Amino acid sequence: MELWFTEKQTKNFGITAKIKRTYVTEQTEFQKLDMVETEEFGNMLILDGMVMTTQKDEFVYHEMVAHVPLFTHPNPRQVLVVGGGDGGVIREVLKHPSVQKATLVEIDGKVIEYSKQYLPEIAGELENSRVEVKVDDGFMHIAMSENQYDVIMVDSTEPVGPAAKLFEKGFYEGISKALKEDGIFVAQTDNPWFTPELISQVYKDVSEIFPITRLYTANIPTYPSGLWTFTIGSKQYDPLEVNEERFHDIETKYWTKELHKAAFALPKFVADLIK
Ligand code: AG3
Repeated sequence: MELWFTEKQTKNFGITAKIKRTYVTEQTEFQKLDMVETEEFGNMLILDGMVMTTQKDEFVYHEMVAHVPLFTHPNPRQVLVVGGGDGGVIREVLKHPSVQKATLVEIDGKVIEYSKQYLPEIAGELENSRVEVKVDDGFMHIAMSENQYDVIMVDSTEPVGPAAKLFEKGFYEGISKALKEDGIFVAQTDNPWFTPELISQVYKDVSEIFPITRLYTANIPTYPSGLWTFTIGSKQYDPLEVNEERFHDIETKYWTKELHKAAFALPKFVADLIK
């Protein structure tokens, strides 16, 4: 018998993957968690029916979340990742030697547990001594932090369920307060095909709080529409003004120093969303 998983990305459109086996299917305290093995993309983490990451294409998202802000900041030492319990962003953050401490605040401990078990090459650095893992509400963590971080990355799920609060203007105000005076943050901000209003709204909110706001994209085959966006809010450093000498050698599969800037070159219909 053939088993197929479909994420209904909209009411009328989806993405389908043939399943080899199911490792976990569980209702956690916060969400429905599935860990499956797919024929095409290897092991896949699914939360509330939405693809979060796969072994085959995870590098795109994790590298682009981490390296764009980290290379923009001249000396990132204290880094916070909100969400991201699979550990992929943390793995990339640790490639930057200036980072003394990377804190991960993930609301759902089960995401961490099963990622360590079934996505070891993604979660493998969560035990690193430069990493502190907190199973806690990222919204509350931000609300209680002040002038603490150089870079904050919001690696959330979609604005439904536990992550809904992480797309509100009040959250970005909290991030601004949690950042140092030259801090910078990035958030994943969904796709321009099915959620254009979200991109416009977040960009507007962030630009009312941060002097420098930028949008960039990456191609992620297993996410809705394949074209993903990220929004940066920065107090001082412009990702487009990065001094090339700052790019040190790191091992990547998607990020390159050319792409660091090229990712900000937007297709017209995407640029129109943030006019
Ligand atoms: N976080 C963002 C995933 C959003 C995907 N959306 C969807 N499939 N509808 C990914 C977490 C990876 N660390």
